[in-house]
Amino acid sequence: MKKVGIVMGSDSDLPILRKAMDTLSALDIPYECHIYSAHRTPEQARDFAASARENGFGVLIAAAGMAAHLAGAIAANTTLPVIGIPCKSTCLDGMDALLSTVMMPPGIPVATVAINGGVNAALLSAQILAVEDPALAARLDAKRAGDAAKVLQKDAALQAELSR
Ligand code: RP5
Repeated sequence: MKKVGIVMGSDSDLPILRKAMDTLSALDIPYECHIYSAHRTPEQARDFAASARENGFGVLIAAAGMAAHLAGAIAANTTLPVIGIPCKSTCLDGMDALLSTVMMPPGIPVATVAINGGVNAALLSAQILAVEDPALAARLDAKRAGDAAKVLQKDAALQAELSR
């Protein structure tokens, strides 16, 4: 199976990416995770993106906060699908990173998930890989069914409480 490549701009973004890694692990998807910054280590970020396809990656996730140029910089150097996670920093509640990540110019797409959306970034990467992988598609279906069952259990508990 192709790997998911995860890049974050700083180790301060790691709590958000841990959720992505946990989600990928639960689906048995191999991944690599690195700290490369568009601004502080631009050569490493570029090299990782430029060699990602030949290194066995199928999708890349890039997470950054503040002036979040990492996903765009990664996307500029590969035609693999790139998923951007805008990370919330201490100022502006993540709107700075959201706009920096989502507003890509035509020609260089970044599929941007919600602010701090580590879980959905992992699930979207899984869904992309599952296009060519029926076994992974089945695991995603099972996860959806399990998630739905948990909601219905909570509804049943609520109904029981309200009817007392
Ligand atoms: C961004 O700046 C990083 O992605 C991080 O979200 C933010 C702050 O970085 P640190 O100062 O915590 O290293 O590049």
